[in-house]
Amino acid sequence: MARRALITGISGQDGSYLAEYLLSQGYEVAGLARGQANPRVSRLRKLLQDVRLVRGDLLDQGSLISAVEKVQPDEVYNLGAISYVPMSWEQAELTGEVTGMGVLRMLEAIRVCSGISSSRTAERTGQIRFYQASSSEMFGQVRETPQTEVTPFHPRSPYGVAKTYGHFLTQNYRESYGMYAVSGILFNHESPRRGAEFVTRKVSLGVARIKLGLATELRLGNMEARRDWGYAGDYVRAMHMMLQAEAPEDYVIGTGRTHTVRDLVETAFTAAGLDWERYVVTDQALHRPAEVDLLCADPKKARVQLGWEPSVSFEELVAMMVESDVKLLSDGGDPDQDSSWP
Ligand code: NDP
Ligand code: GDR
Repeated sequence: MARRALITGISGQDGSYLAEYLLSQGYEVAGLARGQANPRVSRLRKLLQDVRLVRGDLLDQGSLISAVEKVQPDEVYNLGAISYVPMSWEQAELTGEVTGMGVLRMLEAIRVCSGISSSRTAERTGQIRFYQASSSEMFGQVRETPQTEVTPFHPRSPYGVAKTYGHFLTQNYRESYGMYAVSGILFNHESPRRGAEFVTRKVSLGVARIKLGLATELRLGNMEARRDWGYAGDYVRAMHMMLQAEAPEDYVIGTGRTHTVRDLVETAFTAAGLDWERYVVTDQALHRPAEVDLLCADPKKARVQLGWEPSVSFEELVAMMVESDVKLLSDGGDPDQDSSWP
């Protein structure tokens, strides 16, 4: 029998790559779809016809219980979140509800549907394996570099705080109920399907617009922040690998290389044969109330225990995104309309 996966956040970047990957591995894939008419869900539908959609929302406990009852999954991947860090200051309470409390609601749905009593302390219980999309934003103001599974957390945004709650809750359900529940502490990962608000895609779209004569400048915030950027297609393989391990454990996933936003900009403009200094304008209004200055993963545990390695370098990733956006805009695509996905 084919294994069944339920993915929350299926209409996002990672959800689409994970669904594609699991389908290629012979899984039956179901995704939680939110809202009455969600253009991002239609975009996913165009790309992947074989996904079953079930209605639900991380704000709605009953809908998550129904989704688990309907799908009867072997594996649940909780990727749904408000994931844009600046938005988490503007809508801090909503971020706490979706990105933090949403994890509790999903774990409770699994616990209830698996018949695990809330008073049971546990040996391993239940059949459903759970993956939580934790984040390097939990490290925030870092105390050591590179960051490992045991580096202390000091989140710097309401988003980071909400993810830290979800992370500890996932560990707690593993320890309290013996559930197979793991967190992947994933560092920034990008692709041509990345949302246009994140810096890599903002830069690749900006470069493409300038190259095609559709814009004359690109406005950015903090150019000195450092991130460990990898390719999303590689990172969804790691999510799947974590749920196939014999014992449930948390893993850091990243490349182990870090670059500044300035490096990103220079690499992207150079890939299009342009001189970035002629076009990039820095804007204080785009700086954050509290910044995460430096992130760099130590993915040794994942390499040794799971055999996971990234396959796309920073330079290849940036070139891939610039090339894809030049093609998208040349073909008349509109990234703001959520209409198309490579
Ligand atoms: P996206 O922003 O592309 O996707 C977020 C998804 O969450 C969308 O499918 C969105 O659906 C869904 N969502 C939002 N609100 C709700 C809700 N109330 N109920 C159910 N679903 C909801 O994120 P990514 O694909 O980049 O990231 C996936 C996950 O991994 C997120 O949890 C993110 O925080 C985390 N993460 C991402 C990293 C990265 O670098 N990409 C690194 C580390 C962690 P809708 O279409 O309905 O809005
Ligand atoms: P991040 O990604 O906050 O790390 O979270 P983002 O691409 O938004 O920012 C990365 C860094 O770039 C700096 N920056 C800018 N960022 C944006 N968005 N726009 C700008 O104009 C700009 N100028 C400079 C930022 O200050 C920051 O330092 C992502 C999300 O996917 C999270 O959900 C995920 O958990 C983490 O990665 C790991």
